[in-house]
Amino acid sequence: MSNQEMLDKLRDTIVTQNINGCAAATQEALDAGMTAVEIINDGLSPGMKIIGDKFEAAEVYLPQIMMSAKAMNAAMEILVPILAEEKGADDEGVGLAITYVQEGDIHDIGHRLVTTMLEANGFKIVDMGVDVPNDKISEEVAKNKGKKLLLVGSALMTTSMLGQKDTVSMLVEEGLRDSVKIMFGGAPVSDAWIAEIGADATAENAADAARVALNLMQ
Ligand code: HCB
Repeated sequence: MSNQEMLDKLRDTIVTQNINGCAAATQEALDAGMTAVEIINDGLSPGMKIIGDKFEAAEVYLPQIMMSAKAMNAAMEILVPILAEEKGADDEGVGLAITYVQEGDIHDIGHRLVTTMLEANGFKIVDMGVDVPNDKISEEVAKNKGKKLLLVGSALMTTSMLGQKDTVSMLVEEGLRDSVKIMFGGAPVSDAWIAEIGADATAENAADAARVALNLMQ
């Protein structure tokens, strides 16, 4: 099977909610020499995009999306340890990344991928998980003030994305804005939004997030 055929197969297992098939196709692609990043960016993520579009068009409903997410997670069980190996973790740490998903939002697949890629690129991680309110975020920033600090927030919904603006405002009000770099991401986040709310950067995917994060730490 060619690499393209394998990527198509990975994509289709997500779209058809084939949990066992997705794990098997992931292992098959790894055995054929594909990297974890290729499998995620060119196979699995396009599948999630298609199922998201179908949901928007009312062609599929929430149970199907949940099964697609389960298929993606089955693949991630295999890929997350490999991602760390592909990059080679650095004990020194290039900075401390506080990662979380904004309040009201429980979409954690992208958040977990970004967190893993940052860890694999030498960041120490404080993973605050999903549905995190702004006061908890500023508490964590205050606790780590003085370190090389990066705030990494995800929001997958236009509603939760609005909370990112409040995060920045709260850090400004509490005199903490200058002690942390801020990278926000998730499908609705754009460069224009980042500029509007006074954050530092966004990134399209987990590999890009690692590159941007390292640049921000320099
Ligand atoms: Co969900 N959902 N969902 N959902 N969902 C979305 C996000 C919609 C866009 C679907 C749609 O309508 N087209 C939509 C949001 C609409 C909007 O606001 N514009 C939506 C909705 C409405 C909802 C509910 C409200 C549905 C309902 O209950 N009626 C509900 C909300 C629950 C809540 O959060 N309170 C809901 C629930 C669900 C689940 C539970 C069924 C499931 C989540 C499972 C889980 O995460 N454990 C789910 C899923 C899977 C999706 C879609 C289909 C895929 C999201 C995903 O995992 N993508 C999504 C449609 C879509 O996005 N096209 C849909 C794959 C990952 C790899 O991509 O974008 O998350 P990512 O992350 C990337 C990238 O953004 C970047 O790197 C990541 C890795 O490459 N990145 C960063 C992410 N964070 C970053 C941070 C940085 O600093 C830098 C880069």
